[in-house]
Amino acid sequence: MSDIALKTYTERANVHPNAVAKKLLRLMDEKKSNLSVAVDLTKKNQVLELVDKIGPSICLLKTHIDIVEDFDADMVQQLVALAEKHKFLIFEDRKFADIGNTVKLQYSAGVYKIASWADITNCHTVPGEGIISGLKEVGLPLGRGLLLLAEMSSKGTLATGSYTQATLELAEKHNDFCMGFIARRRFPGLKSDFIHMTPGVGLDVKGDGLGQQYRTPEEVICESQSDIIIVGRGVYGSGRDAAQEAERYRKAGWEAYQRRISK
Ligand code: 5FU
Repeated sequence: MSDIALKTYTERANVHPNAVAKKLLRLMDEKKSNLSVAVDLTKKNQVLELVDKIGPSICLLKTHIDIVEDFDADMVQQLVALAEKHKFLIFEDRKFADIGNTVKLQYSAGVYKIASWADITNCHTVPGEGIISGLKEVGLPLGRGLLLLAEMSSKGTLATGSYTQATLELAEKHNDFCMGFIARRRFPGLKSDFIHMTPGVGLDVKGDGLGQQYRTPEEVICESQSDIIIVGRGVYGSGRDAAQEAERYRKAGWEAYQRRISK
């Protein structure tokens, strides 16, 4: 078991150099939640209603803002107000993947102006180091954080082996802005304290017929030592009571974390 995996979120927050990571780790302990919900709905009001319901259970809201058909600036204002009301951070799962100059524009400008409201965003490392440098020019002065996609949850992902290893090295090099990873598990032997977030989490099913693969909170947090579970359809899927399901996942994630730190 890695040393960091045995520490509490607050112990890590107290010494963490990245402002967003510090804030996130603190509110995880405060809310007893390592749950991020992926709200993949396509209407502004559906998103806002769901976020208000699940807000008390989450530490981090994950958005795909470009799937919202009636997106407008008011939606962002309302999301930020909900984040303040329920105390959670916002992660726009944009998965940038272009050269540094282009991602700077995609991150700061256009319809969505992601850098102006998202505490955290993420990128692929396939373009090389320039993508991180470009995003950092925009995000660091605003006090934002970046996650690198070191692995993916989907079947047949090419983000493995030397690609994953090179991604970890880039994160260490840019650890002022890179605060963590999208990954299936905690990576051993890292010098910095990175927050590991894992999508592909479900308690009831094992996949979705389109390559998604689900593991349980126990497997992800306790066995694989990740920090945050990301759950989408398991919470808001058809016929589910989203507030109740969010609480079910929050409890499962929290209990798995407590088992881990008491090992
Ligand atoms: F980077 C990744 C990944 O490797 N797998 C993912 O599933 C991101 N995701 C996101 O997590 C995906 O885009 C969805 O927004 C969410 C998972 O949703 P689900 O409904 O729990 O499958």
